[in-house]
Amino acid sequence: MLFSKAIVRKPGSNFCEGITTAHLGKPDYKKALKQHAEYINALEKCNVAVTILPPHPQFPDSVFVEDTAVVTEKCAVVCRPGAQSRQGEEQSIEKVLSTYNHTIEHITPPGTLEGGDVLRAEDHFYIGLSSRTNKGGAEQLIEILVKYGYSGSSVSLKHLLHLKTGIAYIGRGVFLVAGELIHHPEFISQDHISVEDKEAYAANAIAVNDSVLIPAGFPSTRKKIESAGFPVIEIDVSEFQKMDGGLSCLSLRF
Ligand code: CIR
Repeated sequence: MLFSKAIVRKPGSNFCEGITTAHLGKPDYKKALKQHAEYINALEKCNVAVTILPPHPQFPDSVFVEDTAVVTEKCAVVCRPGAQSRQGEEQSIEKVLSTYNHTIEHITPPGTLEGGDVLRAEDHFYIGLSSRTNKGGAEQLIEILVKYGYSGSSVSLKHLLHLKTGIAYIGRGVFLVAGELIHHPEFISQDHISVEDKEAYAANAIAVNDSVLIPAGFPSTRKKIESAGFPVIEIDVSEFQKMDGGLSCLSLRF
């Protein structure tokens, strides 16, 4: 997918106090800062201009900016996070988004929606119904997207934190799919690359201007993506994995 801009937020020193279910140990803050800088470098190498926001210590999970908004070339939708400790993160992102030329829309109560549940494939948006995104939030988003000429549909999730924890759209009609989504009726007939269970974390990849960025250390997935003809860039985000976050969560791309 073609992007020219991205927004990221540096992790705060308390980012290890965010929500996690990963049991991978406490993240090393210095290492996290280094990995975050390398992530920004990789986006810049893909010709993306990156806006870097300072840490927001009030919200330890705010490094995962993707969850706060859904940004398209026509509109920016400010989310309403389902995780209580994350409600409010979206306010400072709205301020940043309002400096771009987007019409701003909002998800309103009782709807909840986190950007990690929103997967764009060309002009269609799949919206995961998760513990963070409810039916009302998904319906509001679809209504907004339709106004701008896009389409949307919701996808029920069983175990995944967010929809994009288990799927990525890498372009040319191809999805990268893991776990419960491999046999999901919504994706089974789509052109897809299956990610093995032991490499499931690699399904949270991002396609940026003809390259596919994947987390480091998943050789089988890397091979499959390359064999399908996509150039791959690996980035180590181990410290963010410890907080249940992945490559997509660390930026808003548009
Ligand atoms: C959370 O649980 O909200 C954060 N610790 C991780 C968010 C990951 N975001 C994403 O998958 N889009």
